[in-house]
Amino acid sequence: IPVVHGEALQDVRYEKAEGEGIAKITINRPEKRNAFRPQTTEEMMRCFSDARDDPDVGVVILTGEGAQAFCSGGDQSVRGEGGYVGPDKIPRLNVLDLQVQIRRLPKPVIAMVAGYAVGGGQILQMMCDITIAADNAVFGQTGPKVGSFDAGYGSTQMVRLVGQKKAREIWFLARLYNAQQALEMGLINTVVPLERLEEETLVWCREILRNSPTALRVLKAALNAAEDGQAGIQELGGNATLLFYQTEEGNEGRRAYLEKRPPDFSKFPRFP
Ligand code: 1HA
Repeated sequence: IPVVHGEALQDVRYEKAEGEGIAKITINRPEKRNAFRPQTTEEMMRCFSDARDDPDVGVVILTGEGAQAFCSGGDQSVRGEGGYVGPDKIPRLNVLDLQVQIRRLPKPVIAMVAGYAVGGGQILQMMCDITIAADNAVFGQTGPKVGSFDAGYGSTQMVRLVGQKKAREIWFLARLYNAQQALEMGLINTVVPLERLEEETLVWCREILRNSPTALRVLKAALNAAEDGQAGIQELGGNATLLFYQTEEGNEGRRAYLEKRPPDFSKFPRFP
């Protein structure tokens, strides 16, 4: 059993393609259509954290085991009052933390979707930067049928992807949509035959991996920035600091402080 950040994984598989720059996180509960329970989500967060920290990883694939489902959302059989309950008996909505983690991860995250992506699973798919779907993929919200809703990114990100009318249709009617329909409404990036899903996903990953990691990182932050308010600006701003710390000008300040002398910024240009 692979151990990530100290503990063994049960609900999730985590793989890295040696020398490729690709990490893959697979929700591994096919008997439940890859529904997540608190443990699943916690394990996914550990994997995403590892993928973020690993300098050899440039792209992360998120997928579900088998061809029947990407993810069917929260596991309704462990839903208690106030959230989804694990062995510690504490009700949790910790998938919300996972959504934020995917959003903030400074590397592209690609959803590779076969079968059902519904409920909280469809929202995870929306949080990913790119979605490659198999022709058997099915998308939709079931929340209003099972007494749930996602009024966070599940609503705000949805409306940005598909527009107001369609977002209201998806949430109010709780219908299911096929891959072609999802493509037409802007929920996903492309549709491929199921047997070519992994191959096509790797093509997209390798194309991304050829590009400047810093450009990708700043672009992801930039594309998030306005939508995410102060948190979005903080993410984008952090990249400015990261780049500034790599300049002579930034380091003059640090050196002067450590050498107990006044900083000399006179040689640095003031660009128009
Ligand atoms: O809205 C939120 C949140 C909002 C805010 C904050 C946090 C949130 C966290 C989560 C969620 C949600 O995700 S709410 C939405 C929860 N998900 C659903 O309502 C989907 C329920 N599942 C289905 O509609 C269908 O199973 C399916 C369309 C995905 C697949 O249908 P299919 O192929 O006909 O298979 P089915 O026979 O229904 O399912 C196979 C097995 O998997 C069944 O178990 P079995 O009878 O064999 O013992 C089924 O019960 C189980 N299963 C599937 N999905 C779930 C599930 N068990 C528990 N929870 C599931 N989500």
